[in-house]
Formats: sequence, C-alpha cells, structure tokens
Amino acid sequence: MGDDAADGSRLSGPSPAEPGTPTVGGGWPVIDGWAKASLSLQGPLLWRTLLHKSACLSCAWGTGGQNGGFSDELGEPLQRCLKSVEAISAELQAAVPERLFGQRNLSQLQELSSLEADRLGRLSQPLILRQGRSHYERIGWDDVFELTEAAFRVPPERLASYSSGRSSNEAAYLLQLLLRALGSNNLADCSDLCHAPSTVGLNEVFGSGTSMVSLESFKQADCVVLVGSNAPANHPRLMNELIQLRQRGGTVIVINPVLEVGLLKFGSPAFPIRSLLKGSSIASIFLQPVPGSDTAVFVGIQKALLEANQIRRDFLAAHAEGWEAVLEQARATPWEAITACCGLSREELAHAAAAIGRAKGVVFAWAMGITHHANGTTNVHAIANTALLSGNVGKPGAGTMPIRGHSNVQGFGSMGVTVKLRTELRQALEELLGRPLSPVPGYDTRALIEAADAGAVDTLLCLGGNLWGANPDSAEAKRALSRIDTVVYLATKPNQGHFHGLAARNTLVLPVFNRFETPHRTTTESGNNFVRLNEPGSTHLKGADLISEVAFLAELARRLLGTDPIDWGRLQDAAYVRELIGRTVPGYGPIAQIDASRQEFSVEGRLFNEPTFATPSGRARMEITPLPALELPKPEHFGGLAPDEAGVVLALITARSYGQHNTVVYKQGDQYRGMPHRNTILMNRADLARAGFRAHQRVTVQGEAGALENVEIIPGEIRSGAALMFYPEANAIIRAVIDSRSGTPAFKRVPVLVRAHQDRLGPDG
Ligand SMILES: Nc1nc2c(c(=O)[nH]1)N[C@H]1C(S)=C(S)[C@@H](COP(=O)(O)OP(=O)(O)OC[C@H]3O[C@@H](n4cnc5c(=O)[nH]c(N)nc54)[C@H](O)[C@@H]3O)O[C@H]1N2
Ligand SMILES: Nc1nc2c(c(=O)[nH]1)N[C@H]1C(S)=C(S)[C@@H](COP(=O)(O)OP(=O)(O)OC[C@H]3O[C@@H](n4cnc5c(=O)[nH]c(N)nc54)[C@H](O)[C@@H]3O)O[C@H]1N2
Ligand code: SF4
Ligand SMILES: [Mo]
Repeated sequence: MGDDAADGSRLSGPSPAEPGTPTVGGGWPVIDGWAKASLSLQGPLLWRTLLHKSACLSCAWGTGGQNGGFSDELGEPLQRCLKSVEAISAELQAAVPERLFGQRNLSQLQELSSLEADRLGRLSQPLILRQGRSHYERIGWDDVFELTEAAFRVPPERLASYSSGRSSNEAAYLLQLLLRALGSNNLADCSDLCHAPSTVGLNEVFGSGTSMVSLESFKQADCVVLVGSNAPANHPRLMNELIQLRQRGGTVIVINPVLEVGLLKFGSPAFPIRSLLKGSSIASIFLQPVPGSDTAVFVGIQKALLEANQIRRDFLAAHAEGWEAVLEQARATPWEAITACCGLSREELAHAAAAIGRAKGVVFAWAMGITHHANGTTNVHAIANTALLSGNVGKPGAGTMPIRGHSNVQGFGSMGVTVKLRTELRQALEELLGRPLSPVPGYDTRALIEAADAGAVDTLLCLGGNLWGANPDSAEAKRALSRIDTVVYLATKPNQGHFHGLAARNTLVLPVFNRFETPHRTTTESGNNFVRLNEPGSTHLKGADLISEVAFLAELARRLLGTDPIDWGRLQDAAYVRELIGRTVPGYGPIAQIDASRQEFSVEGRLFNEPTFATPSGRARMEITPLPALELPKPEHFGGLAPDEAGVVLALITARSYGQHNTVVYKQGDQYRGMPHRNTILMNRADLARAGFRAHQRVTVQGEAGALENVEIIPGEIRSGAALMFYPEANAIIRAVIDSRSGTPAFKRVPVLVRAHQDRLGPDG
C-alpha cells in the first residue's frame, strides 16, 4: 500500500480544487491565527487564560486541566489548538454596552447574524423581555429568582430543561437533581442532537455508552479508522495522534464523502516547522462514500474480512452474542447491494478490510458523519460489529471511540442529564432523594420541541446552548418556544436563540461565569473518560453582575425545596455537590476527594482493556444492521422545476465551517474548503455539469421546510450527488427526520433541490 491517499484509494475521482485553497490542513493559517491573537489587545489576558488550570472550553479532547493549560491527559506539552484560542477570545470580549439593549429593539436584534450576535460582547447583567415589550430590560437578581421560582411551580410534566455541554459536572448534576426532585424527567440535552446514537448503540452492544479507548490506549493502535469526522477543524489535537501513528508506520483509513484537506495532510504546530508548513500525511486510505451509507460500507468491510478468512471466530465465540447472524448477514448480502448503496467498489472496501485485518490494534473513531442520520444508531452498530468481528475490542490499542463534541457533553450524560437514565444511577438518586423518581418518560430535545409546539410546556430552563439555532426547521423551533410561558436562558454571551427563541410571557437571559472565571472549583469529563479539575478564576468584566451556575441552581432549589430531603442551600458549596456525585454517580467515587487530592482520574468501568464488557453476561451483544434505502426524491417533491429551469436534487450535508463553534460563527469564510462566505453550497463539478450550473452561480436551495436564496455554488472535493452547507443557517430549510432509536435528527443527509430560478416558491409557498 502506498503511504498516502494518493495511492489510488481515492477512487471516486476528485476534481481540481478551487484556486487558492490550501493543500494542507492546519499549517500556516494556524501560526498566523496564534500570532494575531497574541498581538491583539487581549493578548496578555489570552495568555494568562491559556495558562489557567482548567480544561479547554471548546471540544471534548480534554486539553488543559491540572497539568496546566497546554498539556493533554498524559501531560504531553504543546497540545492547545487555535480553536481553543477562538473560544477563549470570544469569552474575553468586553461586556455588551449597557445601553445597547435599550437602543435596539427586538426586530433589530433579530436581524443580527450569528457572528454579529456573538460580537455584541459578554452578557454582564440579567435581562428580561416581558410579553408585549419591544426591548430587553435589566432586572435585579431578587426579581429573577422570584419570577423563576414562580415559573417552576407548575405540574412537573410541564417543566423542562435543555442544556449544552459547556457547563460543569457540578451544574449538570444540580440541574438534573432539581428537576428530578420536582418530579420531572424532561432533561433535554444537546447530546440528543449529537452523539445520542453512539450512546444508545454502544450501550446496547457493550453496556457502556462512551469511548472504551483512553488516550494512552489510542497511542498503541497501529490503525485508526476515522469515520465522519472533520477532526482537523473540530478536534485538532487528535490530529497530532494521527501524525504520530503515521510516523510509526501505522495506517489511517478515512471514510468521508468530503475530501477534507486536513484529513489528507495536516500541519501541526506541535511538530517541527518543516512538518507544520508542508504538512504530514494523514489518510493512508480515503474512502468517499455516499452520505448516509456507512452501514453498507461496514457490512462491505465485514464481507471482505469474511472472504479473506480474517474473522476472529474464537474471539467471538468467547466474548460475543449474536455474531453468527451478523456474519450471515455479511455473507448473504450481495456485493452489488453493498456497492450500489455506498458507491464504493468492492476493491476499495477489500483494500480497507485488508488493512484492518493486518493491523494488531485498530481504533474505530467517529463523529457526526455517523450519528446525524435516520439510521445513526444502526451505523454505530455496524462499526461495533466490524470492531468485534476483527477482534479489535477489549485490548489496548483497539476499540470503539465516539469523538465527543462539547468539552463537557459527556460529563452531562454521566451526571444524569439524559432521558435515558441508567438503572444504577436511578437507584442511587432514589436513595438520595428518599423517594422513587417519576415514572413518566422525559422529553429529549426533539420531543421537547414537539411538546412545546403542542402547548404542553410552561417553563423551560436552558443551561447554555442555543436551542433555537441547533434544531432543524427554525420556524417550527421559534413557534414551539413561543408557546412556552417562561424561558430562562443562562449564558455567557448573547446568541441568536436569545432573540428568536422567545417565550409567550417572560424570556430571561442571565449572565454566568464561564469555566475559567467561576469562583469555585469545577470538574469536567473529556471524551476519553478523563475527569478534569478546573481551578477557580475571576472575570475581566468590571462591575458585572454574573452568577455561577451552581449558585443559581442551588438557590433556585433552596427556594423550591428548602431542606427536603437534602439541604439544598448547602449545595452552594461545589465541594458538597462533588460529595453527592461521588456517592451516586457510577465510576465517579474519586471525585469526593478531589478537592484535597487534586487527582484527576479516569471514570471507572468505561475503558475495556480486557474483552469483558458491562453487559449482564460480560459478552458483547451484536445485532444485524440492515442497509439503508437512500433514494432521493424527484424535483416534483419540492414543487417541480420550470420547463427551462436548471436544477438537481442532492443529499445535503450540514456541517461546521473551520471558523465556528456550533451555532456560534467566529469567521465568515472557510478557506480550507474554498468557501469564502456562509451563503455557499459545496458541490461536485459533475453535478454542476449534470444540472447545467456554472461555478459561483447564485442558486436557490430548497429543502422540505423552506428555501435559502442567493446561495453561491462552490465546486469542490465532495462526492457527486452530495452537497455541503453550513449549520446553523441551513436549519432554516431542514425538516426534522429523526433516528427513532436515539431521537437524533438526520442533519447529514437532507434532501434538497438546488435550482436556478430564485423566484419560485416551494410546495407550501
Ligand atoms: N472548532 C470547533 N470544534 C468543535 C465544534 C465546532 O463547531 N467548532 N463542535 C463540537 C461538537 S458539539 C461536535 S458534535 C463536534 C463535531 O465534529 P464533526 O463531526 O467533525 O463535525 P461536522 O462539521 O458535523 O462534520 C462531520 C464530518 O462528517 C462528514 N460526513 C457527512 N456525512 C457523512 C456520512 O454520511 N458519512 C461519513 N462517513 N461522513 C460524513 C462531513 O463531510 C464532515 O467532514 O465538534 C466539536 N468541536
Ligand atoms: N443542521 C445542523 N444542526 C445541528 C448540527 C449540525 O451538524 N447540523 N449539530 C448539532 C450538534 S452536534 C450540537 S452539539 C448542537 C449544539 O447546540 P447547542 O449546544 O445548543 O449550541 P451552541 O451553539 O454550542 O451554544 C452556544 C451558546 O452557549 C452559551 N455558553 C457558552 N459557554 C457557556 C457556559 O459556560 N455556560 C452557559 N450557561 N452558557 C454557555 C453561549 O451563550 C453560546 O452562545 O447543534 C446541533 N445542530
Ligand atoms: S483539541 Fe479540543 S480540547 Fe484540545 S485545545 Fe483544541 S479545542 Fe481544546
Ligand atoms: Mo455536538
């Protein structure tokens, strides 16, 4: 096999890139970004924050913590990336000028783009928008608590929360304890829109829903299969591991419909300058499948392993259940069905399977390209099956590894912020609260939107995030939120959700300390199951009236519940919250002593270095994975094309640009994909030709829930039949199709009609 993807494994025929697009991910723009940030007015403050002992705010790779700002979980230096700088810089902005909310009315605020909303600055005073008023006004904390307390005194089924994974474990634990003590299980969370299929799927197979691979174990792999992840942008320090893996002769198999430049070559500042500028090779094999077809890709790999006699039958017999049916599915599924579904050839799949079969330890890592599909959970099963059939679980250097998103999203799950509460935690919480938890199933994020839309929710507390911006069908999300009586947003910075996601009666926006400012210690959990301890800090905002999330939730709980059955007021003390976490959350025992020990730790029971799993029998439970049906609708589905109108129906991937964090846009363009602004659509040149479009032509992109106008076509390295646009803007046109097993929307395969005429309306128009 050749030593990079130019060996012919990118068989799908890349077209030449747009002139000026980089040929290396990371690289010079990264150094430039660091230099600009360091030399800015914020520079000294930025560096002080980077060195603060707390986990990086941005992704769940877990850089920072007690070792100091720049080390990873093994204490290795030079692991901070520019994304971290972007996130910190946004938090170090000055406060929103006091007069701004008096000057700008709602319609003016609603005109703001995501970037403009973020650039207003930091929230520094509590705000309220009252029914019928045109402006947000200042409100005092006493009134905030009185109003929120009253809003929480509703029947528990009509009370809900939504959360985003940037807050601490302590805040997350309090949030769920409060709701559950009040009798509500309505704990919607951003993970419902993210890795829920991984949690559900892995729990079904292994009895544990997180990665089974520690960073240490990851370093022992000699092959990594990276599926549906744009790690160069979203988990940049994972790239250091891939560079090192290639340097020690290992293989990286990338599976992605988009030929992301940073997955071919990546220049990391952690390596010598020559390698930074030229870039190190990443993909040894690059497979470019049809979006949504990963189950077929993995069944194909299984079939190739079977045909090459590389199935580990002894291992399966000893450590798995249901494997015979999975092997039978691989045997019985014809190659034609597999290749027709995924668009890859038998040779490509066999080539990848041979590399997997040859390797001593394979880590299968994935992100949103796997989960954001109507069959997201089945995709996860297909990956887990492949890992099991090839004997790549339950030993160091191998295993399944969902690459988690928000820096503490996994901690939220561990703390019980989920509608799928695990039995052990349920029992422990019932013991703590001295009564059974409500048996009424809770709303996950999509169910919450539907319930709100149906008028079944009175009060919603949002611990961070942007519920409006993160959901498909922005008009539906707006309408649903407008049917809730009171919405309370706790946030560090304003976002579009605070201006579009408005309640019927009162909308409150309450300013909180971020992680590195919080006046007490907090903890967070990385995607590698490593618990980080964050030291107290202070804010640069002068005269600001911020609150810690723990203080807010403990005070609200004290008002509502007093000392029944625990002393809620005492939970103001984060160390006491940690004591309760240590007592109730499985695997979290050491957290009770962490204030004294300062010992960060791996959550117990998650890392499988032996093939004994957390299922009742200790064996992995395998199940077959039906291939998805991936037909796209005809133009008529969208109202049809005019006789002379150019147009094509494509599978739209909605993804992040290189300059954003989720719904928050930091930079307009995406230079690595050659997309100069946000209102662009990345298309394959063959599709342009097929539809009769030219590069840079302006088109209408019509989805099932709406249309985006004046979108510029950018030809690029994406599989024919697929297109890519940026989230959150694209949510305006997406109808929610969800994976029924996990509740997660299919954000990565949205049927759209790309059409030339801009003046035609859709089926509803
Ligand atoms: N800088 C930065 N870092 C972040 C975030 C951020 O917004 N900015 N967000 C955080 C969060 S919450 C998350 S969840 C993660 C997201 O991290 P990613 O999952 O890497 O992010 P996405 O942009 O959604 O891109 C997913 C990748 O999947 C590919 N893909 C799309 N469809 C398919 C498919 O059908 N099959 C396969 N195999 N691949 C497909 C896309 O081409 C893209 O490269 O990043 C986290 N880190
Ligand atoms: N079309 C489409 N939609 C998607 C996706 C996609 O790929 N395509 N991705 C989905 C995914 S993976 C996710 S995770 C969701 C993300 O959805 P969310 O997590 O809801 O959204 P974010 O944009 O991360 O939320 C950012 C806001 O959090 C607040 N914030 C930041 N730090 C803190 C803090 O420390 N405390 C508090 N209280 N607030 C804070 C700030 O006000 C900031 O504006 O979006 C989902 N939606
Ligand atoms: S890789 Fe993730 S955790 Fe590490 S510095 Fe970058 S954004 Fe932060
Ligand atoms: Mo996410």
